[in-house]
Amino acid sequence: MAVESKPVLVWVGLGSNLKQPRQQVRSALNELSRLPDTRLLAESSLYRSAPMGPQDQPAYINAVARLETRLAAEGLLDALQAIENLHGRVRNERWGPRTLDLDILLYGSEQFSNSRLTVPHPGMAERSFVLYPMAEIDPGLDIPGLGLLRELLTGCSSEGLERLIEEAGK
Ligand code: A4P
Ligand code: MG
Repeated sequence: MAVESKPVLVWVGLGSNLKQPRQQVRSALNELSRLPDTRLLAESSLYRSAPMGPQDQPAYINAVARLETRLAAEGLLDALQAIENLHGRVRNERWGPRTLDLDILLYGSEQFSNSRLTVPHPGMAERSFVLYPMAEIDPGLDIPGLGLLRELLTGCSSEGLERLIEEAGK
């Protein structure tokens, strides 16, 4: 796997709306913390969010994580897809229900698009279930090509988004 010489600060978005979504997201956070050449620096609370896209699917549980990694972007994507597969992810309709979705939101200050990856993740600037959890970790963040997180938040309603207070055993 290609490894960068300097660690890169990366943001990953997590989402699930099938098969005990809270557990899916919690265990994925744990798996992210065990990736090679990578350190989990921070994780947001879990959020419940109304589905974006087809409405005939359950609500999502979303969270974001901030990592430091020496994995190259494609290597990180491979590792994230391996975790998705471990969670029994089946790729069906676009924006359809899933056991686990892991998106690379930001990869350092890079902006690029190739056949496998677009960074920053397209659409993140309009997604409350991405922006509000990110703000919990770093409200002063300046997002490459998109501007200040604080300003993106002023144009993004939090309707349908609920921060979950963790209850033991749920
Ligand atoms: N890909 C390109 N760029 C990236 C990136 N930055 N990170 C490619 C990860 N993958 C990236 O993804 C399809 C392909 O995108 C991958 O093979 C990779 O090479 P996928 O996860 O197989 O398909 P998808 O997730 O169904 O498509 P898409 O367009 O990525 O969907 P999104 O944008 O991830 O949205 N509603 C709520 N409330 N919360 C959610 O989390 N998520 C979705 C999925 C729909 N509705 C939702 C939520
Ligand atoms: Mg995805």
